[in-house]
Amino acid sequence: MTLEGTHGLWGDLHRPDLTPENSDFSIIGIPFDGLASARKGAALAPERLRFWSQHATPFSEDRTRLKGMSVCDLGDIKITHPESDFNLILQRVATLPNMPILLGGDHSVTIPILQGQRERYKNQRLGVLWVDAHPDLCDFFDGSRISHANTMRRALEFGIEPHDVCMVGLRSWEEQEIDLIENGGIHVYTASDVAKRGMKKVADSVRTVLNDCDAVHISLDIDCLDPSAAPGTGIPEFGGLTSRDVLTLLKGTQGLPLVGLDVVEIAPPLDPSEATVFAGLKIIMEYIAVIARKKQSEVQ
Ligand SMILES: [Mn+2]
Repeated sequence: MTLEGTHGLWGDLHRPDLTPENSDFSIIGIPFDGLASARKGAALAPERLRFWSQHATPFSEDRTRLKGMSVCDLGDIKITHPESDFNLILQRVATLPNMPILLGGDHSVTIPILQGQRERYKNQRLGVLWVDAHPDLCDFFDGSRISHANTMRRALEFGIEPHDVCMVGLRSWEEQEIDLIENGGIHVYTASDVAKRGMKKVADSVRTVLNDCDAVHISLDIDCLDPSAAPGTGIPEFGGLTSRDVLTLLKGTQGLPLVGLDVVEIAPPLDPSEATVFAGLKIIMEYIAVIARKKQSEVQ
């Protein structure tokens, strides 16, 4: 396989002369899967996403031109000892001058990502759109308090308010999560709700909830998708969102004060077709398109 693609990195949006100061997005890889509980492999996702990004075109599926957007790929943050190294992620996110797009990694990396956003948007209402098969609300899991099943529990502790969190695509639970899910004030839209109501209506509801926030971060675990669309993930959960659901949800965030995205739990070794990597890539390019449309509407 050649290293050259039909396009440059990130569908030609990355240029080596760009810096976070003069570009729209910073892309940061976090090749770490040390806190995934089941099958690993997510550490290889940043490299595969970058590789295939050279075959992405600078358009969204609805032909939004992405060419006016610029991406500075800052490379990877290496995590050896998460207890201390997660701080590197926190500091990087907290101090970036532009919008971060982070490539996991297992979902534990979102703990310092959300801490960084919390720091960056201090004293403001920071909302989270959480798209995942799992709520990751465990207090203690697999011997850890910072595993990939503890992420949102920790986020609630460092000051993200439950009523500013929308969780979409949920369909798997631990006993220790049930009270928070049922009585904690989080807005929950299960995969089954989405199938019954349709994603358009769910996306409208999400937008109404998060519209009151000053800043909204999207954390997307690729296992939100049905395993038929994204089999390459640690814990594939039957009965998930369709590809179209996810695209409808993303487009439904148009108008929200979006401030960043992380895409996690893509495990390339578990999907030889690499369709799961391509799913993640599409999600990133469509997210860039949401911001591109916002920018274009501001210019006009
Ligand atoms: Mn998950």
